[in-house]
Amino acid sequence: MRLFFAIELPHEVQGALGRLRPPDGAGWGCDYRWVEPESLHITLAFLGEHPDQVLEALAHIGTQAASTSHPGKLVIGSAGSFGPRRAPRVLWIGLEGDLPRLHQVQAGLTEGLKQHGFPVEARPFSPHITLARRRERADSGLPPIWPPATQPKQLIAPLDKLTLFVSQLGRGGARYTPVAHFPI
Ligand code: 2AM
Repeated sequence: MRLFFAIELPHEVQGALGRLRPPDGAGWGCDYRWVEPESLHITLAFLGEHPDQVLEALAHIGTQAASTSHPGKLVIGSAGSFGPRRAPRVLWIGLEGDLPRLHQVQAGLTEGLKQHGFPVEARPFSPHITLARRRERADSGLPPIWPPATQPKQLIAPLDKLTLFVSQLGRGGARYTPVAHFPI
């Protein structure tokens, strides 16, 4: 199973972020694969493919990591992108609010995963919500309306639980299913 740890987002936040997608047929929007609103989340650690037997260790790691922090609130921030400025690879929305608490959970996860021999991301954690990924065959340059002129305001996501997800890759994109929750 392909696994990752993430923070889930409330439906109203997912819906509001989903509306940042340009209308179908808007040229540059087709150069990106947009995450379906119900799949939007904040990735804390991507684990990749593992046998079912790792679930027990991951439950332990998740419980420990979640218990190192305190519940709080994340505020949806501004739009940004990763990759070359003229052809961004990933379009995302940033986060504000209780970021130190989010970093604490992520650091706890990294520590636990390392101790159990899971590979961990070497790059520093940069909290974001991925909205769209550039297609390999994309041919337009910088999205003309990214960052969008009006961005959602006052959107809050509770930081109260960590979730372990299974990701199933299919022709229509990835489907994410929560398999365990760990209260923060
Ligand atoms: P992202 O949100 O930062 O893009 C589930 O697939 C999540 O795991 C994605 O949202 C993505 O995080 C992250 N992910 C997927 N494939 C990955 C990979 N090969 N390496 C690192 N992270 C990956």
